Amino acid sequence: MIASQQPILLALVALVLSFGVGTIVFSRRASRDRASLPDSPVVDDVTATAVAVPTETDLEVVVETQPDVADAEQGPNLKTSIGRARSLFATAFSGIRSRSSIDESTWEELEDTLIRADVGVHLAQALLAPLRERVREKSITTPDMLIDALRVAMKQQLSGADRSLRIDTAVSPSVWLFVGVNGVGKTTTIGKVGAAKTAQGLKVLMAAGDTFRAAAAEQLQTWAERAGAEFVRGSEGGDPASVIFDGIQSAAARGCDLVLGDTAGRLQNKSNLMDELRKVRRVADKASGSVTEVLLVIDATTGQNGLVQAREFAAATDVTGVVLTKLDGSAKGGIIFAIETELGIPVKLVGLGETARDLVPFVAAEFVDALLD
Ligand SMILES: Nc1nc2c(ncn2[C@@H]2O[C@H](COP(=O)(O)OP(=O)(O)OP(=O)(O)O)[C@@H](O)[C@H]2O)c(=O)[nH]1
Ligand SMILES: [Mg+2]
Repeated sequence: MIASQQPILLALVALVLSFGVGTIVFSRRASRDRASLPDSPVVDDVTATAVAVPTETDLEVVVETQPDVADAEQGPNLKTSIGRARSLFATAFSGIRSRSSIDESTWEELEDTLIRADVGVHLAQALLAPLRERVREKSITTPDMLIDALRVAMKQQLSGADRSLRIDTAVSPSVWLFVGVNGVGKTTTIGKVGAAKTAQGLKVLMAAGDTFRAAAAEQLQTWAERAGAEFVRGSEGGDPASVIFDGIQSAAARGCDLVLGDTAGRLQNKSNLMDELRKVRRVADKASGSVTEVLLVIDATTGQNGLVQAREFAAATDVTGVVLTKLDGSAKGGIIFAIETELGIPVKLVGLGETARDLVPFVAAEFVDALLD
């Protein structure tokens, strides 16, 4: 669907559904013809990370890796999508490469570029310090060598993180909760993930835990219909924890593999709303499924504030991964480095647009290459 048609469709669906109250549950057969994330290889063991993960015993892990980002059939082209972030680096780096030597202004320009990309002052300096040392030792002697070495350092910085998205086959359904501040793309991401997972043959249920915003449930329902996923909602203003609980129970009864739980957007400094999120998590843990992912959705255009959000949400809900959305409209992809390095939370998915296919697994080396090539 063309992105510009979505608001019209959403408005129509909202109009139709505004006549309905109470709980609506419906199911649709999984449609296999949707564009999706690439098939995921199944692996047997879980690599330990610094990130807290609910239950690791008996987990069969489905890992989202290695998307063919250049293939138009598979999904968006990463290089094209992150054009704004790329041009920030391209301008600075081509200027540096064209110089005859490395001097103090070279370092200033590199640091400035990293900071403008939102890598953060601390990390920018940490990335450059070992390179300064190598220039001093004369193992790096030209601007070209320096830029190449920076690329390697940036890849290393992101290497080793466990980016798998866990499906627990022992305790079904697995539950992925989506949390984050207002308007970052939680509901849209659920729609995208749902489309990808139903296309891979999983039976998915979307639970409308955003009972706060008018039309939030209708928005999710539209995505569920499109994805061929089941859908559970509660009454407006109702308890989000009970909707998620009911969703998990309903998914268990219907033999679903995966519950995608939406939550209302909330500012990380509103303690009552963060308490509500804690309750959602607690109650979800009591239902007859297994919460295997709590995915914090962060808008890439937010910049360094994303780090503050990540810190607070992680404290409230044991976040297992980040979905970085709207990277298509941002020059600030560097926040990925800050989140992973400072908080140890792996970025698992990246949003590159508004349609169902505009979501790709985060593959660090490909990302750095796309950013710097
Ligand atoms: N360009 C772009 N837009 C996106 C992306 N992800 C989401 N959006 C848009 O961001 C807007 C907000 O998305 P939602 O999914 O409603 O965000 P939300 O976090 O659920 O919002 P609340 O429920 O109000 O907190 C919509 O217009 C989406 O189409 C992305 O990766 N790229
Ligand atoms: Mg939403």
